[in-house]
Amino acid sequence: MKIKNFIADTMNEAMQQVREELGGDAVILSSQTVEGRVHLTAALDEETDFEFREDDTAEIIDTKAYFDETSLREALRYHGALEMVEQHILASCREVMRSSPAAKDTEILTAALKKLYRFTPLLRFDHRVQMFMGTPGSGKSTAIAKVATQAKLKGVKCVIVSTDNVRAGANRQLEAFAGILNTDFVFFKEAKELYRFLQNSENYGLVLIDTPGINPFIAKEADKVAAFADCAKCAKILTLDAGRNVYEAVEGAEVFAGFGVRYLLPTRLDLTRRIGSILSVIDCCGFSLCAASVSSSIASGVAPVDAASLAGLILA
Ligand SMILES: Nc1nc2c(ncn2[C@@H]2O[C@H](COP(=O)(O)OP(=O)(O)OP(=O)(O)O)[C@@H](O)[C@H]2O)c(=O)[nH]1
Ligand SMILES: [Mg+2]
Repeated sequence: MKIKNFIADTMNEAMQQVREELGGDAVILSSQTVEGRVHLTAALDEETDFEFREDDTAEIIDTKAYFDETSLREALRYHGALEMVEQHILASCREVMRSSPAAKDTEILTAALKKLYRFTPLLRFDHRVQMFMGTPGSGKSTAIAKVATQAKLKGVKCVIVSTDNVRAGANRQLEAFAGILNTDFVFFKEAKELYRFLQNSENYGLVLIDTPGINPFIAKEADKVAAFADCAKCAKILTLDAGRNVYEAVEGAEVFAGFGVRYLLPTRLDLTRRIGSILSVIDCCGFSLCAASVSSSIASGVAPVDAASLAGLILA
């Protein structure tokens, strides 16, 4: 600290000297008039560089013992999720670790995924009308045939609806499935026909609607499903090849989210080892995971997915 006395004829002059010598941050400690002159004592608190000795420094706590996330981080990195998604999941893991430091990686990751994402089992058939959307060959018709088979086994009366007037043979394929299952099958070319049908479909416990596969990045293609999506108030499910490039998957899924898609059904998980695209899509689009397709065989059905099975896939 710098302390100095100033003497001047007037207070203004004294203050002027203080400002010139010590600057605007100076503090007046005392002021008095002696024999008609102003005496000021002013001080300036200067910053001091402290020198730490080694034994002065605070003890650094090794937090690694509590928050060792190396293996979780490596597992997530392997799957190639978007960096931001990896950070979300790790932050959620840290939160879990704070409250349960002794938990195993699987338990931590399961709890973290449960906090972050939604899982809606498709096979509870809570949603009576389900519309499947996706890119060409993403597994819509296969998923529908699988769900219809599972519904049949549970005694749920089901109808398969095709709106796919784009791909030659698409209807024949689904119609053949429906025939084998002895399940009703209808085909509508126009959205208004589908709308009318849905108005009178209460006798079905489950209505499964197939849509044409589209390229979501071409507006004209998107128009092919937009009208059908608009006319049906239902659970809209995106089928996504789990092995798709993560950026393509997220950007495409965002377009489908615009059609009202809220559920994700990853397909071809049997052919995929990295699930970064699935994690990134549910994180970025807020979709709920509703089931997964892990085989081309209709008889094997779709598999239920929850936080524990997703954690298992990540750590496998
Ligand atoms: N290995 C494997 N193959 C699958 C799976 N799901 C679908 N497939 C196969 O992927 C191909 C395309 O499946 P579809 O169900 O016809 O796909 P789609 O989306 O209906 O195709 P479009 O109607 O042409 O748009 C078929 O050969 C299926 O057998 C899966 O989970 N695993
Ligand atoms: Mg199809």
